[in-house]
Amino acid sequence: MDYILIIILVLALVSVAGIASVFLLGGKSPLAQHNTVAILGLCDSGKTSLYTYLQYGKLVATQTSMVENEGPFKLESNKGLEVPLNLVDVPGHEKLRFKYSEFLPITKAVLFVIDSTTVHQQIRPIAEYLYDILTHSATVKRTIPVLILCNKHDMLMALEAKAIQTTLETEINKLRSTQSASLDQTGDDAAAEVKFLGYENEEFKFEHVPNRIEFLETSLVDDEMRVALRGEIAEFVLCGK
Ligand SMILES: Nc1nc2c(ncn2[C@@H]2O[C@H](COP(=O)(O)OP(=O)(O)OP(=O)(O)O)[C@@H](O)[C@H]2O)c(=O)[nH]1
Ligand SMILES: [Mg+2]
Repeated sequence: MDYILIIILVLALVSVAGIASVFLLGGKSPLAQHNTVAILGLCDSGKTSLYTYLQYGKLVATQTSMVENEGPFKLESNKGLEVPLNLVDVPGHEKLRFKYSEFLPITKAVLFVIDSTTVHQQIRPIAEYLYDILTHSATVKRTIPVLILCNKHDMLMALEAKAIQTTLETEINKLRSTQSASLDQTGDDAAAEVKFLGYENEEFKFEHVPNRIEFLETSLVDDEMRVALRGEIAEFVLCGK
């Protein structure tokens, strides 16, 4: 009889905890809160092409996105397990990209897509967007990993990933002094979360950031690179599982 009472009590406690978590977390379990893979980057870099490939296994003709694409998808772990995740593609237009900030708190990993053929022309906005992501309070607090996909490597003018990395480091270095100065002046609470990116008194290097940051040359048009990409993304996102 005592056993039955204990079982009833345990079941009641479990249901109360479940209901409380639904109210406190807006219907999402803590695990579900951090299962989003966020595809971010400037306009025309190939985010929606990557989204449709990961989601449906095929490429479709795309147009400049006006709203985000979002939906469940699966990645295969190195143990052969299908891991359910949520995929989101945030438009790159500068008036629409602010939405990234809503997704970072539920993000497990960022796929930051760069058009490798236009890096020199676009280095400033690319560096600014990446800087904003890396200094966002959610990215800092949970050291969200960032995979930088140097896309369009099927094209002759594509810059090598190593060159993109050093060009970005130089640009973030310039940006860092002006951005941290302007943050100091605002004195608001949001800015208080933002730490100095990298080491003070040292030239900026991605390896100085505690987040896992990797660069990968890729292409969604080249068959071989595209097929390899899913596995490389799975390895990066599910690393440690
Ligand atoms: N050559 C080449 N073209 C690509 C590659 N990936 C995407 N594209 C093309 O680049 C263009 C832009 O791709 P999208 O996926 O729409 O770009 P996006 O990042 O979603 O752009 P926004 O929605 O404006 O933010 C399309 O014409 C794609 O077909 C690639 O690896 N190589
Ligand atoms: Mg798009």
